[in-house]
Amino acid sequence: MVDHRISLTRYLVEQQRVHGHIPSELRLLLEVVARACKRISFAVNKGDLGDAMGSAGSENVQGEMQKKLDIIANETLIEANEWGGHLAAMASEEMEGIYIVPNRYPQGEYLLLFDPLDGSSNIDVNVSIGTIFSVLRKPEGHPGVQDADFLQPGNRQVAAGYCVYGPQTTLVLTVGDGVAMFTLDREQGSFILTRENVRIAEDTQEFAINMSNMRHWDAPVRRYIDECLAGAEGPRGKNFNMRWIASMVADVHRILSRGGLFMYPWDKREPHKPGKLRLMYEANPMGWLIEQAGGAATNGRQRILDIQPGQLHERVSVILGSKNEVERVTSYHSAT
Ligand code: AHM
Ligand code: MG
Repeated sequence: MVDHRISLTRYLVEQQRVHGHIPSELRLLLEVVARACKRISFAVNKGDLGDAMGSAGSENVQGEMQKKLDIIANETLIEANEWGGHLAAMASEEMEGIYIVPNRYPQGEYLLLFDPLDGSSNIDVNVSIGTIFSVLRKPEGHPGVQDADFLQPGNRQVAAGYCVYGPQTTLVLTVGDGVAMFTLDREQGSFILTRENVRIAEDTQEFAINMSNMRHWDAPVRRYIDECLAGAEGPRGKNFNMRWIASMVADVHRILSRGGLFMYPWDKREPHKPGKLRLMYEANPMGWLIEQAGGAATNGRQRILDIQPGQLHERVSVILGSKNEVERVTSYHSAT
């Protein structure tokens, strides 16, 4: 039974003081990220009553149309985090290069990466969206900060999480000590611990994939989905259910809540790209959360967290969720 009086602040203080998991700088960083998420949540909630809906009329570095809320969320995270002295630099899906903390503020030892508003196609239709974040430590040995400092595999993350803006606003976090969920109490204005030690069942009968891309998939993914669709009469001997929200945050949140398998695999539409999702601020934080909850995350051939990134906005094929299903899809890849 979770004690509903434990705020995010208290949880983080206890992680620092009692369990010795996080230094005070990291605690401050996470509190500031949470505060920014709260602000984004209020902007999302206003909907058409505010001025955050619709297209911004610009493109980001990935050539995707930006929504107003993509830009607002990005600015909110930067403004909240740049002055505290805990960060050296930030990187975002919405910015081509890294954002170095301006000289007028002290520089800290952490690097923050984020997808400020994940699931952008759902903003204007009132469907769950979210913010994903990952925290790394700046490598030692040289002054200042450069792009290469960010290029660390996911197994070097010191904190990761997301905030889902759905029927409730929920912040989900790991600092390497399991996964905890905090629900935003709007009357109190604070995140309250509502679930601890989140665990994902090893087996599942639910998968999430954009089926409209089926004809572009590679053989192992096609085989896995074909077998699921064959149901009780097929080789799996059981029926499967399907969900696809088109917000990775919301799909992963469902998987952390009741199990399942999520895939956004490589496909033939743009064969030179390894996938649609980005390694450093989507797959890595989600991969670590899933692993911390007992699940698994691979690109079909390799553990996501062991991939050495070559560039900031690198893309990756993503297969994550209930352990036995991820292992099955991965084994289909090694069989080819
Ligand atoms: P975004 O970060 O630009 O919103 O894109 C990532 C999103 C994921 O949240 C989601 O899983 C996927 O794109 C949906 O893609 P599709 O529209 O191809 O189904
Ligand atoms: Mg995204």
